[in-house]
Amino acid sequence: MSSSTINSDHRSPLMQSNYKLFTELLSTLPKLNRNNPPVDLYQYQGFWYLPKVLEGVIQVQQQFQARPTDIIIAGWPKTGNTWLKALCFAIATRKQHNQTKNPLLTNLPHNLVPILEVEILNNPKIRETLHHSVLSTHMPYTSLPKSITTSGCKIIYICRDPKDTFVSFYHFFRRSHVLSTSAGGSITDLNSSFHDEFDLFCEGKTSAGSFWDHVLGYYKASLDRPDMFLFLKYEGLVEDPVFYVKKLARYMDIPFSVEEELEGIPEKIVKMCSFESLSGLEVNKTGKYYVHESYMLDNNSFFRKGNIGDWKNHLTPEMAKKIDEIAAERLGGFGFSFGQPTAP
Ligand code: PAP
Repeated sequence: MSSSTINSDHRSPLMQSNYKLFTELLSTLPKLNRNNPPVDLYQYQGFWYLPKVLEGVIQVQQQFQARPTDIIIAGWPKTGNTWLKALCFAIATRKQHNQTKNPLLTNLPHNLVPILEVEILNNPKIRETLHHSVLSTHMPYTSLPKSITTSGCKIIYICRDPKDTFVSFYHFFRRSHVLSTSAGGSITDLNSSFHDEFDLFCEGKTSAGSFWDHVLGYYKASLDRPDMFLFLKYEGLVEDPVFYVKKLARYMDIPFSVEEELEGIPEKIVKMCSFESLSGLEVNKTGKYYVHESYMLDNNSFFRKGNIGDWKNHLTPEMAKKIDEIAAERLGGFGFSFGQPTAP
């Protein structure tokens, strides 16, 4: 998506005036031209953004009012957000929906647990239209609106080994670009820019900003305010999903009752939200995810392999070493390391 694809059609007068302010702001921000694919990124509060995403971030900052009961799922893209949303939605709404008629069977998890900065542009009254209190965001901690950080709501953060995150991001980004422009590119171009993308990921210059600063921002905040955060790792969820589903329910203040545990509800939720189950649903095989007027994704782009360690099929030992060294350098000093599950 290039800045030229932004248009202000179909906006209300209020949105038109916000949009004008937004384009004025854009012209003042540091800009990074990317050639392959051709996108402009803008730096705002230390993170690089695609313009449309930044427009949503600013709207969230200006308009979103969190409630103390909100549960915000946060994570850098491709770290397990879709899975975590499905699990939290299933936990939060388990009294309303049984397993056979669950909305997760007919909806992409992103349509049930909206991404704040995406949804707010389509639907400014995002809170009023939800029947539960689980929301999500890719926004960095330091850019969250005050109402989230001060309202008492809870944040569930998910992170993932950066080597697998990068590989997943690379495939997704190439694919979404192909889908988002008519000129596109081709999935067969994959190797041509793999090394360039790798360097940009290491430098934090991706269309989703710096992975390192994202994890660090939330991790540091979680050390300061442990009650406000549940910090999860994708690898931990893979290793013991039932344990983490129970932990999530306790954290969300809706623990499973003895009867529910005897009925095997946590196990049923894990099964319903597994990669095999979700990726096999018709909606996730053939449906589309509408992001905004000029950007649509195939639902199946959110389900690729769902494995730990796929990086071994894509990164050279030198690339893996480089990522591990950056992780140790950027996060090790705070006592954080990737890959190992959080202690039960
Ligand atoms: P998003 O940020 O665009 O929402 P996100 O869901 O965080 O993406 O990450 C997608 C990754 O989670 C994909 O990983 P892969 O590319 O390495 O395969 C996707 O396959 C994986 N994923 C999606 N759903 C599940 C699931 N139910 N269980 C395990 N992994 C999953």
